[in-house]
Amino acid sequence: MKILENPQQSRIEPTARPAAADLGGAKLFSGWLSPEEQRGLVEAVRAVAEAAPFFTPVTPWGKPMSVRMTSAGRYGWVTDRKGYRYSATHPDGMDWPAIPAPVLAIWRDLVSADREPDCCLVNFYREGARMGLHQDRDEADFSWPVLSVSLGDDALFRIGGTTRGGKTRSVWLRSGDVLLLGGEARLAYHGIDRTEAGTSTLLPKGGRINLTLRVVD
Ligand code: MD3
Ligand code: FE
Repeated sequence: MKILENPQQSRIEPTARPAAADLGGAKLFSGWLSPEEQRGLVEAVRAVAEAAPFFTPVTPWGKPMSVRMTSAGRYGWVTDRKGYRYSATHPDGMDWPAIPAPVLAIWRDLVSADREPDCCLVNFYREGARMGLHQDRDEADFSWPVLSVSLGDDALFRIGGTTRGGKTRSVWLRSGDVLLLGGEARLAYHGIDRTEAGTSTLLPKGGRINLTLRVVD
């Protein structure tokens, strides 16, 4: 596994930040966030969920997903019987809250200070929740990477190539890990096979939260 240069430039203690491991174009920054930063992000997510409650997405085929979702930013990602899409409003009708500052700071440090993400999708995995292999391709410009932040219980993440049915690799994502999906990995098939309950004390009732930041249009 190739160890890449730490792209982080503007931090107070840059040497305290780990380097990234390369998973075929996906860069995994293991332990990027300190426990204190993780707690701050959980508080920020709590505020987002108070303004825009978690909902159970339903696939266009009518099957409820096991992951609960909400979003922050100009757009949220939603799915229902009408299909999946980015929407400027929550299913209950309200605007999405702003993306919290500590979340934007991660994007600024690892992706760009010139362009903010349009969407922060918040996925909540209770015990037993999973996400099947899929591509993220509802965005207009694939030259922007997707950034993912893991909080809470460990998750078994699987990533393959850009075609379905090819070889895949699995890696555990742990609380405080940040994953950057750019380049060849941007259109890779990926999913969460399972989470491991009891592996983190960050969320008082357990479970896992994943934040994904995307430029949409
Ligand atoms: C690889 N979420 O919301 S994050 C999703 O942990 C999603 O909740 C998973 O896949 C989760 O769409 C995986 C890691 C991730 C996110 C976006 C990607 C991997 C990606 C986009 C392209 C390739
Ligand atoms: Fe995805």
